[in-house]
Amino acid sequence: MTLTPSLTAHLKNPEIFAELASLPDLSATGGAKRFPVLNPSTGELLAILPDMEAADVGVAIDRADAARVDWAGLPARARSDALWQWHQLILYHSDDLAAILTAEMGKPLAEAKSEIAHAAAYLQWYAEEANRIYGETISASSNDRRMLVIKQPIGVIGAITPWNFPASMVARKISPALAAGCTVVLKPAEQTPLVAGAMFALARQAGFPNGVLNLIYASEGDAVGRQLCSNPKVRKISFTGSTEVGRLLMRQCSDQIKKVSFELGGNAPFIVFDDADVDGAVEGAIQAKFRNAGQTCVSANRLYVHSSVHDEFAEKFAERVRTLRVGDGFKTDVAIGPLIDVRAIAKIEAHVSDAVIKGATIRCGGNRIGPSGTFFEPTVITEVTGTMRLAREETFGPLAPIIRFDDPDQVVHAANDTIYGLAAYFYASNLKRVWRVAEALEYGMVGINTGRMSSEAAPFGGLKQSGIGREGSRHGLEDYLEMKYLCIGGL
Ligand code: TXE
Repeated sequence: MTLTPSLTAHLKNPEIFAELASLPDLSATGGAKRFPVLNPSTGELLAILPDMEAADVGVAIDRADAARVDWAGLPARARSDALWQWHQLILYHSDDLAAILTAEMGKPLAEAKSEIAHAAAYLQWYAEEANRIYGETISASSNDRRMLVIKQPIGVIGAITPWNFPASMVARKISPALAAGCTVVLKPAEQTPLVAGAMFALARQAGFPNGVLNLIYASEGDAVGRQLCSNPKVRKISFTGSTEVGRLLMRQCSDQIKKVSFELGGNAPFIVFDDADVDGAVEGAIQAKFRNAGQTCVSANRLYVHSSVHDEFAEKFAERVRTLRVGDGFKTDVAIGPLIDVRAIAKIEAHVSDAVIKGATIRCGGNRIGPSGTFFEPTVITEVTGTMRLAREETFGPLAPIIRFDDPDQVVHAANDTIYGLAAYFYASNLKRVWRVAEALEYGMVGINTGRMSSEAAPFGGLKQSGIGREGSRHGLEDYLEMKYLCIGGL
């Protein structure tokens, strides 16, 4: 692997990540194929990586399988200590990790730093949680037997992560798996493999035994996904990405009835009721919509605003959006970085033009900017209706459509009218309404009077076609454990 000066120039301790250059140490990687990693802000080349092939994936799976029994057999305290050590190293090197993340993904450096802190928080949480795996005893049906349930690691986990949170998604999958006693083969997104590589280099320093963590660099996901799903040594697939690829992986896992955890697309409603604190809702919507340039699965995709506060909200919101500075994530005061690639820009443009043709009004923004073709102005559109593409599909960009409503019951119905069920937000003050709406929204996560709710301590995941399973919290650990019933007779 080669790291270029466009990357190393941003690092305080480039020598620490020299180990990146020798990662991964999969001996089967003899092929000549390579792929580039580019900075989406500038198009600069950051690194050239080995493009691993089927044989390499097989070797990685074999290593993970060989390490499985010993890792699971360690005392929980030893697994906890290794996770804790990794957490400390990530915190110590957080500036460099954030710089790698901004270089390959584009997000503003301040957001990258907060993502690294969030990633470290998962490691800390599961370092603690590793010591709290409990079984249960059951009242026996007769006195000559005892009945109990024990929890055991599932085994080898195939993990596939996306580019939008390339550090925290890795930590959110790997740390509960390791805490539970599983071993892991990870394929990070092809656009953002470097921060994952850097985290693995630190994991090596943290002292994880060989084979417990295995990294696959690949220029696309299809072949690796196929192998992870078809190899019987892999006992579970944990995937974050598009619903389309989630469906494909589920089909590929069906032959072996392989376990899956999926965190897929979303279409989050953000409802501002007539009893809302409008200024609070404006700030909440800025956070829920424009963090990571709108490239989050929990991004507010549809803003429903009651008629009585619509004009005030739309005006204040658009005014605030106009202050968001767009640019290279390494520049200070930048709030919106580039989109991941030109394909993402094309999707936003298609959503904007569809809405305008159908009668919507652009209040601010609406255009791509800059020479790289990857920046888009933060955009607010009003007079939006439920039939427009931007209200029905996940835009995954800095585009905020506002839909006016009058009937509070009807708006909950409209909010639920989607195949997705990941995150929803609403602003209201009446206690009865807060409770009723929170219960009625068909979503795995509901933010009430807040635009930001992710936490390592809370279960993250969705209903309907947004996914299966939960990540984070004690529930995230359960997703990597099997339940075994023991019945001891002849007592
Ligand atoms: O996702 P993909 P893309 C949504 C969002 C976005 C859209 C497309 O709407 O606009 O998906 O993004 C790997 N078998 N989300 O194209 O393709 C791929 O290499 C196995 C929401 O980037 O799903 C990468 O590691 N793996 C989401 C990962 O899947 C495959 C985050 C995600 O890529 C594969 C990202 C295959 N056949 C996109 N094809 C979220 N939930 O936050 C690709 N991959």
